[in-house]
Amino acid sequence: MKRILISLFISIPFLACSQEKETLKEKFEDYFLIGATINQEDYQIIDKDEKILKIVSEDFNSVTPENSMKWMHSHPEYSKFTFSNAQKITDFAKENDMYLLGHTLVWHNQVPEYVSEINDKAKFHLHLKNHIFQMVTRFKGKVDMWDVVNEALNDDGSLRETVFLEMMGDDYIEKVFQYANDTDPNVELAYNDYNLYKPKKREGAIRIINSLKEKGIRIDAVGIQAHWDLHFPSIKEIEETIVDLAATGVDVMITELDITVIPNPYELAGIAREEFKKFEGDKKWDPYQSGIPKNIQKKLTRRYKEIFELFVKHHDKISRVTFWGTTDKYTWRNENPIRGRTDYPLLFDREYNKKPALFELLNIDFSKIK
Ligand code: 9MR
Repeated sequence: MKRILISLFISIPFLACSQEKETLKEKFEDYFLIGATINQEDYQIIDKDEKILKIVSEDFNSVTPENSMKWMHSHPEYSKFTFSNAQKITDFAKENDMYLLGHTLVWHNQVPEYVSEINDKAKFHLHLKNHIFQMVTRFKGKVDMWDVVNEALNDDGSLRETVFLEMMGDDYIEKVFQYANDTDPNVELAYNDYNLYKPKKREGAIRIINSLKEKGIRIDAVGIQAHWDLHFPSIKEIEETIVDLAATGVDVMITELDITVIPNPYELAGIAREEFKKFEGDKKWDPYQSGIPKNIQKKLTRRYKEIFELFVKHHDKISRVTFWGTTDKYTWRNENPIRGRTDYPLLFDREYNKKPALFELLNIDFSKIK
């Protein structure tokens, strides 16, 4: 596992001289992988935006396809798989020697309509099994880790009522991890979710991990999505989350990091909802259309620094930190939960320039982190 290699490598700690590192991947190379996403469907970055690819390959050593491996894009019809977009990202990752994420096999969102129309339980089970088999086989030797199950929990730690739970029963998570393992025993397998800083939900994730382990079913890592804002969750809550999850013995990853700086009329849940349509165009919810104010830029910079100092402190537990996006121009935050807004959650601005927060991360003094 990569984390073990990374940990061995840093047995001589704090040798890195911060000011000399010019890219994120160099800066944190002794601590964890640094990832970004490529957003293929909405913006056709692969075909049209060479500048994004340059940023991703220069500053990052891991990449996640933001949408193209999801069920609705990769398996849009009952008997039809479409791999071309995901394949382009795979080729790009391999050309640039990057760690590639498969995102995601079993998620209730972005699933085509026909899936919920399969009424026969045995048929559904077989179809899901085949989906996993086809996806994992197609990307065998290319994808380094699959997010096998994504967002299976409610905030109270109970299992979310999804089509998978309904059609396959309480042990569907065990089954799908087993199918992924059977198809490729060498690819790493992860559970991924948001709001794990909430103790009840975190307990739910720990329960999933422990129950897989008790049954001898392999799980290698757990992903903390990290769609956060300038204040929440607190550094203490993030730290407790990392420490508690790591105690299960699997690698901890920060999988979808972004820090929204604009107000959101909902508890950050990570999904779009129709009822937010009424807020579209309302300046109250989109206050920085003509630029990010200096004080907000400063707050964002400080927030990223504090978060990364915490990650470095716990680098023995963390194998990867991935940003959900690359530049502010293409972040999902601009469209969710209210469409057409101007948010600033990432480390590259709308003109693809490095933001103050990125330089701040390059300047972190590792010797001061205890
Ligand atoms: O960033 C993705 C966005 O382009 C899609 O429209 C959206 C659909 O739900 O999914 C976004 O990615 C999500 C990820 O796959 C799982 N965690 C929450 C992310 C943000 O919604």
